[in-house]
Amino acid sequence: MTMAANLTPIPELYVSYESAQKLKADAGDLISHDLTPRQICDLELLMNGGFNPLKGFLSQDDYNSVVDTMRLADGTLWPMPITLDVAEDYAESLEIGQDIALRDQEGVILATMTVTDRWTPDKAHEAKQVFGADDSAHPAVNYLHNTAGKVYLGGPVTGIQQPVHYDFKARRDTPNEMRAYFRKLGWRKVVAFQTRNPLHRAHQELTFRAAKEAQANLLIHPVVGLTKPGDIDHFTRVRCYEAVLDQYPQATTTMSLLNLAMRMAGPREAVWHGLIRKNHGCTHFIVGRDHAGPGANSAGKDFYGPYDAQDLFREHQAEMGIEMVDFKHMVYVQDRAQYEPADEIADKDDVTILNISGTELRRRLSEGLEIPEWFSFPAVVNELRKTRPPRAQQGFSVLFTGYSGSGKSTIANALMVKLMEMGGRPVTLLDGDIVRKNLSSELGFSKEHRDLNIRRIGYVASEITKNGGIAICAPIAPYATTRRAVREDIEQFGAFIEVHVATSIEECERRDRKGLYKLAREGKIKEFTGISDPYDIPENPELRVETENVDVDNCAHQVLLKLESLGLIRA
Ligand code: PPS
Repeated sequence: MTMAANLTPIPELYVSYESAQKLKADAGDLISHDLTPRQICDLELLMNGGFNPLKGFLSQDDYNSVVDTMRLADGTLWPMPITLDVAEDYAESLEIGQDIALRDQEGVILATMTVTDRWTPDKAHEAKQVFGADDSAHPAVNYLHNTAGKVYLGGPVTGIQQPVHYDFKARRDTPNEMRAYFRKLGWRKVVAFQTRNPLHRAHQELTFRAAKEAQANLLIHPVVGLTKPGDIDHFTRVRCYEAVLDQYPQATTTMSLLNLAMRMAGPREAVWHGLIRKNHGCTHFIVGRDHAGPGANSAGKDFYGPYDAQDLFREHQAEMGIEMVDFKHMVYVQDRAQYEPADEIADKDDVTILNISGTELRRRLSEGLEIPEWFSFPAVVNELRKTRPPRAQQGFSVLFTGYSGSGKSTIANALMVKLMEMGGRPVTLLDGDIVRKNLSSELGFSKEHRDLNIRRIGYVASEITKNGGIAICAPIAPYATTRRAVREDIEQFGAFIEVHVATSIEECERRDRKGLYKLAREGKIKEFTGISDPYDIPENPELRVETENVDVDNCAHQVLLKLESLGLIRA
C-alpha cells in the first residue's frame, strides 16, 4: 500500500511573525480564555498541523458527526472530538462571531479563535460513542463529566506562537520539522512507535524488528503531554528513552517527543494516533495488543477487546495512508539468550521462556528487588530507581473520610504519633479543623466550597508526597468524585490510602460531641453531612475501620498494618 512518504510540508495555522506581533498587541482588547493543560496540548497540535486537516476546535456539526460517525461533517475521517470546553457563564458572556484570545496558564497569548459555535453537548452520548461506555472508570469519561466545562465553543484558530516548553527542547519537533528531517536524511519509509511507558529490551527488539519488516527507518515517538493518570512522569521516561536510543544501529532510528493529550480511547485512539503520525511524515505505525487501553471498567472488565484497535486501524488504513505493523509479543528465550516473537517459537515446550509483566516490574521497583539485565538496560533501571525508590522511602498520603464525629481526627492523631515514633519521614496532619482554619478559612459547606476545600488538601498532600513526606488528611470529604480527583493528584507521586472511618450516622448523632447534629436537626445548620447533605460511602477504600466497640489505638494500629502490607513502612 503505502510505498514512500510524501514529505512536502503540511498546512499550519500560524500567521507570519509580523502578523503575530500585531495580533498580540491587538489581543489586549479581546476577552481571554485561559487554556487547561489538555487544551494547550490540543492547541499545539492544531496549530502545528499534527491534527491536520482540522483548522480549529470542532464546530457543532463536525462534533456531532465525529461523535457519531468518526468523520467530520464533510466525510473526512477524524475519530476524536477536539473541543474547547468552557464554563457556562463564560460561554454566555460571548457573542457568536467574536474573537477570543487563547492564553496559557501564565497568561501568554498563543492564538486567537473566532467563536462560530457554542453548544451544550450531551456528554453521556459522547462518552458512549467515543469511549464505548458512559463509565467514569474510564479516565477520559471521568474527565468529561468531572473536569471539562459544560459548554463547548467551536471555531477556527489563528496561531500566534507555540506553547512554551523549557524541557527537552531539542527533542520536540513539529510535523513539518519531522518531515524536513526525513527529507534531509532520505528516509522515505518511517515506522512510528507510540509509547507512554519506559522502553525495555523487549520494546527495543520489537521496534527494531518492525522497522526491519517494513524495511523502514524508525521513529520512537513518545507522548509527553498527558497520559494515563499514574504513569511514570515524562522527565524520567525521556531520560530512559535517551539511554535506549544508543542500542539501535546508528542512523536507523530517531526519537521525537509528542505533546499529545491522550484519551485512552483504544480503537478510536489508535486511528487518531495513526493520522497524527501520518502528519508527521511516517508511513507505518505499530499497533499493539490493547493499544491505548484504559484498563478495567467499573465491572472489572477491559473496556475494549485486545485486538479492537488493530481491527479498526486495519479497516481504515488505506484511507488514512499509513500502514499498520502489528506489534509482536516478544518474550525472552533463556536457552538462546535472545528475544523472539512468542508466536514464532516452534520449540516452546523445550525451552525456558521468561517474561516480567508491568505489574511485576512495579513490584520489584517498589520493593527494591533485582531487575535482571535480560529484561532491561542498566541505565533504564537506574533512572527508574531514582524516580521510584522502594516504597518504604517514598512519600504517601492517608485520607481518613467519614461523618463528622466519626473519629477521624482522633485516629489520625494517633497514627501521626505512631509514625513519628518510628521516624524516617516528616509527617504532616491536615485535619479538617486545622485546614479550615489555615487554608480554607473563607469557605463554607456548599458543594462548591467543600470541593475546593478537599482539592486544596489534595494539593498540599500531593506536594508533601512528592517531596517524600507523609500527609495524613482527615476531612469529611463527602463526595466520591472529589476523593477520586485527589487520589489522581497524589498517585502521580506516591501511594494514596483511603481509610473509611465507618461509624454510622446514628452513632455519630448519638455521640454528638460538638452538639452540631442537634443544631442540624433543628435546621440551624444547613447542608449538614448525613442530615441534609449527602455522604458517598467509599466503595473500594484501601481500609475500612469500624469504631464502635473498638478503641482508637486499635484503629490506628489497623492503619499501620495496612501501610506495612503495602510496603510503605517497615516494621
Ligand atoms: S468537608 O466537607 O470535608 O469540606 O468538611 P470538613 O472540612 O472536614 O469540615 C467538617 C467539620 O466542620 C464542621 N461543620 C460541618 N460539617 C458538615 N456539614 C456542615 N454543614 C458543617 N458545618 C460545620 C463539623 O464539625 C466537621 O467537623 P469534624 O471534624 O468532621 O467532626
